[in-house]
Amino acid sequence: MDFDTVIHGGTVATPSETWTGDIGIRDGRIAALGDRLDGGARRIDATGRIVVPGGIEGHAHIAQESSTGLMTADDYHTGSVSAAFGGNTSFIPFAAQHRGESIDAVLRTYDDRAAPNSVIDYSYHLIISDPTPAVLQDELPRAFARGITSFKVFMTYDLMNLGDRGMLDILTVARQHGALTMVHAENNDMIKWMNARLADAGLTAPRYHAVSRPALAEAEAINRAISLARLVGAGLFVVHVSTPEGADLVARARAEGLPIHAETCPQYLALTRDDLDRPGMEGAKYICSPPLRDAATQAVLWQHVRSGTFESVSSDHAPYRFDASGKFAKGPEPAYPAISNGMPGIAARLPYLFAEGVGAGRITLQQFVALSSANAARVFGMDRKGALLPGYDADIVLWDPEETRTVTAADQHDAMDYTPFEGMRLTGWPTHVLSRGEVIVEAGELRAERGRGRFVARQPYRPDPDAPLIPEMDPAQNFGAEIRP
Ligand code: DUC
Ligand code: ZN
Ligand code: ZN
Repeated sequence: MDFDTVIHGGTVATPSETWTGDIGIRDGRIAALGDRLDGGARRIDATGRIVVPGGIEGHAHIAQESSTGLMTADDYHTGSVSAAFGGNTSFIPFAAQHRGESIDAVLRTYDDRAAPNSVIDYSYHLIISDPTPAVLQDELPRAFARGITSFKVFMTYDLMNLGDRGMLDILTVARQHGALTMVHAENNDMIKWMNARLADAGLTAPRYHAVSRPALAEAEAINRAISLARLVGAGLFVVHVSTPEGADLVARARAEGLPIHAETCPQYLALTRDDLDRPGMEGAKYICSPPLRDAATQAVLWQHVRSGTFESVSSDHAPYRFDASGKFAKGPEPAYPAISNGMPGIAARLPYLFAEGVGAGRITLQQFVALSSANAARVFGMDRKGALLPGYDADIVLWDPEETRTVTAADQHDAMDYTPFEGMRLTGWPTHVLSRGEVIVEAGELRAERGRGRFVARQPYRPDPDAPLIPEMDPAQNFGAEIRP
């Protein structure tokens, strides 16, 4: 058997084991694994390197307008290039429906944005803000059938949140059609009430962003979201969990066998609300929602990363520049609620997780693989990605576990003018990034043609049929409430 490429002599890591050997690639797929594979038009020496599945970034905002119409700095070219430099070979940004828009039109718009530009493979999670009957009955099922089998909803923001009733309707549609509901869980009224009090007191500096969104607002909403999902027997993915209380709720639900999934993000592990106190308006760089918390929170979130509460550590890359095109679109010194919400991090996610997770002894290499790609592939239905097995796409990243670098904005290769991780010393960096067998990053250079990335149609999401149902919705108990497809 001959190969297009053989990666030889590396330490190959999967979620369950680590072995030393070779990977043979043909026609963009993994064709063979072995102790020693000969041949190959190209042979890549992976001695001293760690070889893992390419990262799958499950949470990024790319070429996306916010609910107030502000466009992210990164488009599908810069966003995907930055992702690739950070060791990712696929990503799933959001395709956002704003009120009044049809899902079909939204997807046409994002196809036009992604297809000519992305250098890595991509799918979308929809964002649903207007679940009209046409959306629920026709348009969402049509999107699911196209392989867009997940969507995000909001419990906060006046222009986005669906209310509990709306959540129940859409969770039921997801349950019936095999899709996964992702949720931004913060209590809208608690935050609005806090905002009003802070405004009355004239407290408008960036630091009050964290004050306005207490941990309690997240915990209450996560508890409610899990309860709503339980009522209809649906799966749920809680995005950007930032609090010990929220993570505990997720862990408890998972221990009960419920199909509840969650992620946290490097910013909640690496940064604190003290960063909002930086001089002048510098704190605006650290405004994201949910907000940064404190050092004690970081320690608890790391424990949850280690114990398996989270499927993934995702970047929540939401790039708004530190200028009038981004953070200050509403003026040079706005009150915190008017500062654009989000921070970049798609290139830093995996180097951070490798260094501070594996390098610092908080997680194993196997867990790194699970958290960076394998779990996302499973939960989001990318059935040819996230594993190094024959037949899978040859999406493979070589890491040099010894290399130490300082994070700089320029090294992010994005369209941003800052990184919140600036100055961090991290050990362990990707050296080669292969997407479907093609080397797209090597020796610090991009080798990928714009638009080479392909749309990935994803598999349906089906919760475990044995997951517990509440009695009132359990057909076995004859209440006539059958909702299973
Ligand atoms: N939620 C996100 O996931 N990203 C940016 C802002 C937000 O509210
Ligand atoms: Zn969110
Ligand atoms: Zn986000």
